[in-house]
Amino acid sequence: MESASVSVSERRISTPSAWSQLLGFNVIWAVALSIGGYALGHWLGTKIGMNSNAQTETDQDDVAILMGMGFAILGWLIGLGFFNYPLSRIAGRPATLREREEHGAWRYFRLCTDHKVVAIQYLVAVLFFFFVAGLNAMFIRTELTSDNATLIPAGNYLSLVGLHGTMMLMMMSAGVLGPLGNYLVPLMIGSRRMAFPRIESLTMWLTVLAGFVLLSATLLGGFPTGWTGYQTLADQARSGIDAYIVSFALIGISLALVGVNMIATVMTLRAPGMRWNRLPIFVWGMVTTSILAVLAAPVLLAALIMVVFDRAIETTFFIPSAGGSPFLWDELFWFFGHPEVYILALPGFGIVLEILPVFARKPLWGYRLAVAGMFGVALMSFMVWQHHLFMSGINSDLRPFYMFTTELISIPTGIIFLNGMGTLWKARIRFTVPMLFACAFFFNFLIGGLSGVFLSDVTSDVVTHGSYFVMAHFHYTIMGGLVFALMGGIYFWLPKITGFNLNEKLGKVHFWMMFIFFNLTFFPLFAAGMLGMPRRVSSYNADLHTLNVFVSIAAFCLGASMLIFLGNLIWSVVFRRERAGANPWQSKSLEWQLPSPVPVYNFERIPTITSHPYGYGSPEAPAVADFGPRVIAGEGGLA
Ligand code: HEM
Ligand SMILES: [Cu+2]
Repeated sequence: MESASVSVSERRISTPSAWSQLLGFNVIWAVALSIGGYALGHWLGTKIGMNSNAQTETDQDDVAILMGMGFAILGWLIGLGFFNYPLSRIAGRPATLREREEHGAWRYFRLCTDHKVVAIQYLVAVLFFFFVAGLNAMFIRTELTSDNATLIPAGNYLSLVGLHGTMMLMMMSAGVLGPLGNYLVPLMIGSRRMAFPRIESLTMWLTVLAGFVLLSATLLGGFPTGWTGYQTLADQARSGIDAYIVSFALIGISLALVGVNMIATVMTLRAPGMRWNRLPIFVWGMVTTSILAVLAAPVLLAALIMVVFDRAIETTFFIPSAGGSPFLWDELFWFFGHPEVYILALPGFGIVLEILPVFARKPLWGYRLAVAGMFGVALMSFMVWQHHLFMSGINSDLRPFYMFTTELISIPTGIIFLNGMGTLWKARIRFTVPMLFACAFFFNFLIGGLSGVFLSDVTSDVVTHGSYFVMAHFHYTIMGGLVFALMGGIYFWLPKITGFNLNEKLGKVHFWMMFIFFNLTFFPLFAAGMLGMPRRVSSYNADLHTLNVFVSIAAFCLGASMLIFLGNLIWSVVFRRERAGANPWQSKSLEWQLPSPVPVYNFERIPTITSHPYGYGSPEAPAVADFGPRVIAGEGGLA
């Protein structure tokens, strides 16, 4: 095991001067080279691809735009220095160590191989785009205060919905894996790094690029397809759809690589004694999510490549007038798209099941069952995708089968619920901010799950399909589930990551505002859906006007709660800076036995794991690990 044999002193920890930092490979160069790359690629593409849009009839030069984006990606990666290592190896020179762990602020603006730095980069990036997408939601809700298009023309409205939804899903797919997964998995399994540190950094910088490429759709005329990119609509779209394709492809590549990295890390870098049945449940959440990512993301990527071919080199995979089939896209998209929703849900399970035992001071109830539940969800999520196509004209004999498999998924998800409730049963609960978010997860996810039964049932789906009922359902699962869990995770682990406490009072104000207004925003929308309010259009029956104004006001308050969160984050970490100590929650898990923030090398020695981390409530519970003679755990460590 490499990480065990490299001693701390051998590691080169250097801080070059500010000037050489500025001139080296960093995000400034990446931006410059990607803009230059776009110009070059676009110019070349115009030369090559004159008049090549006969099939899709987009009356624009997709070849030029797609080549521009391809060259922009190349420029971005060159600017960040991702080719330095492979090129110097090919040239037979020793690889530069510049991207190794460094100190100072510059490391946040470049390729850095410290998993903790990458995680923080991820967190900032994901939150940034989360806020951008949230702002879009505010625009949508503003438009919906009127029952017909007033502020935003109908065509642009659909693009706005698509931008909001796609941005949210793209960012939230890596929203836990990226920041918390990369930060915590090595610490939780007793490793000094992830298996592939350069790939880890690559995935993060691809995610950032994907966010900006998707935003560029607004400059290219938007994409009127929603997040699902259905080809019948995409064919009519202008070049904004090229931005959708390229950004989603970048996310697909990034997700698959995150998955490979995570699985390899957990398989190969566990500390001695970290048996599979001692892995924290959060790590299991990351592993099962990664399995889904590795299997599902490449299917998306393949489908996207086929669209690129259709648009740029006149293949006809999805073009009915030339013998292709737009249904093929629907199948491929949802073969990715349904596992995707569990890529969004499983990390949430992992977070809340990790938080509950700490504040219930009880062992996690049914650890093995929880792992089985997660694997059950992962496996089953590949067998249900056609429930998104019930109304698309699929062979009706297929409907009962997919209805059955979809309803079966409630068994493994139900198990996760039992784990949660079993852990809380008869516990003396400390309602800290992370715990409140974890409890809210179960409440919201329950509503999301129960409403899902109506959608999986063919007969009721016929009625609810394409309405705000669907929209309320998936916001309950993704926002009420994953985003609440992520918030809980941030409040829980940020003291470890930054070394500073978040303000508890502001945290509680944030929680209650978010919880109350989340429910006030989305619960009435079930009713709106039942009353026939359709998705993705800005005009609706005037009877629903009052309800929509109410929902919009609630949504603005929900948006405001995010500002409290942001304010708390900045105030607590930048201004107040109250030291958190090593283990403010008295957790038994390995990461809390290290100082906050965690030193570059994580563990002075690789510990020997002696127990699972859930021995709460019994004084005789064994220590989780043997850290060797020179323990670095700070005050409050339980080791
Ligand atoms: C302040 C919170 C939010 C509000 C008020 C909000 C509101 C909306 C609205 C009004 C729509 C349009 C529905 C339609 O006409 O079909 C929508 C669509 C969508 N939202 Fe949100 N949303 C919020 C947060 C989120 C979050 C956190 C996520 C995911 C992480 C998300 C994912 C989506 C998706 C995937 C769509 C579907 C886009 C499509 O139809 O292609 N939203 N949202
Ligand atoms: Cu699905």
